[in-house]
Amino acid sequence: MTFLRSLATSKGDLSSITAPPFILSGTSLVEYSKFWAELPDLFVAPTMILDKEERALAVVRWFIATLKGQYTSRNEALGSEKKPLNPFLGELFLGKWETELEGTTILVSEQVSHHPPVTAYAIYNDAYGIELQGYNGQKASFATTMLNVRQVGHAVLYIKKFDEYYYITLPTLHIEGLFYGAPYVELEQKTVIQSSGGYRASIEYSGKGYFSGKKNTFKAKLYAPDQSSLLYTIAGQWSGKSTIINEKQKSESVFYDAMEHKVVPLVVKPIEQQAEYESQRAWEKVAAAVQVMDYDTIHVEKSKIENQQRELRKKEKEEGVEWQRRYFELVEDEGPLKEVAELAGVEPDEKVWRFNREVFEHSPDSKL
Ligand code: 0T9
Repeated sequence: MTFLRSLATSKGDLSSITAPPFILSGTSLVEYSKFWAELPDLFVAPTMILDKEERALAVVRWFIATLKGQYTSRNEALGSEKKPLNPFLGELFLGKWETELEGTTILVSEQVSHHPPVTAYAIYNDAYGIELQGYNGQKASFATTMLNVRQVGHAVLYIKKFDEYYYITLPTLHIEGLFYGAPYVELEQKTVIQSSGGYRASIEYSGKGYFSGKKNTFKAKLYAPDQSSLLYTIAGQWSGKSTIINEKQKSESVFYDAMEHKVVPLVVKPIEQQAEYESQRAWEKVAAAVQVMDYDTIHVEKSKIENQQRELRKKEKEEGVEWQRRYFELVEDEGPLKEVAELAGVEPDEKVWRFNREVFEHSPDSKL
């Protein structure tokens, strides 16, 4: 009950929630960016497809495939959704995927804002010439027994070979099962994937009993560039199986089956080799205490980090300087990206976080 009350008074600031120990996670939210590319084969697949329509479909397939990791992996591994650690400003999470066919895919994830929390990330594979960039924050509100979470930000997928962008909006979600101490995520509303080539996919989500009696269901429609014709309709469970209907031929086939794809774990440097601002190193003691549910140590170790941060902010204020983000910068959204956002029919953010790859590659952090 104390937990529910703390949710009700949290005023949309998720970091202020005091969760009971069994719901705490030793993983920082800055790590969650990895869920975008745990299936490297699907991530690079669009780069090999010459047909624009088929390529747009491959992007939708990759996106649908990422949802299982993003929104059900904690549930599956830990028995319920857990409250992630609230990243500090400048916290980094770095890693890579090494696979035989796809080669190296790199992840750079950085906490670029603490109040409100915003994580920015870049994921790229040079062998295939594909890059994903994005940032996201959350705005929460509490309703009776449910926590509603609206995501702020977006992701942009860039395919070099075709000089093509895909602007991806993020779904709204809610947390259910709070009253029973077994929270889980349910997606709602929609995602739009708009390509610079004009193709648009609109993916609608629903939970149990809306489109069907099943959880994690979605219905997606892919439209031709002029928006007049519907090319494909895809429906099913993003955590399971979905089918696709070719609207011209009226033929149906399997679109994606999560059971047939195995997640490739991200490789992160051993903690001893990480910099002190890298997530797993910085939170090592807290994570260990979470493991054994040692609430006192969790509190002590968390406070150390929080106080250190408070000191840093104080010093910056005194010196009249602002914290320098490591590898991302807040820039005006211009050029092709702004155009794609407009095509997508979304109100583009005035300023967006973009990766500065040059700076990253000239830093020791790039040695993964
Ligand atoms: C970006 C994702 C996001 C982060 C998480 C809402 C949530 C923090 C944000 C949106 C990723 O790409 C996708 C997946 C899950 C989202 C989390 C689920 C969740 O419960 C937490 C919030 C902060 C809480 O932990 C609230 C505490 C408690 C009510 C739940 C255990």
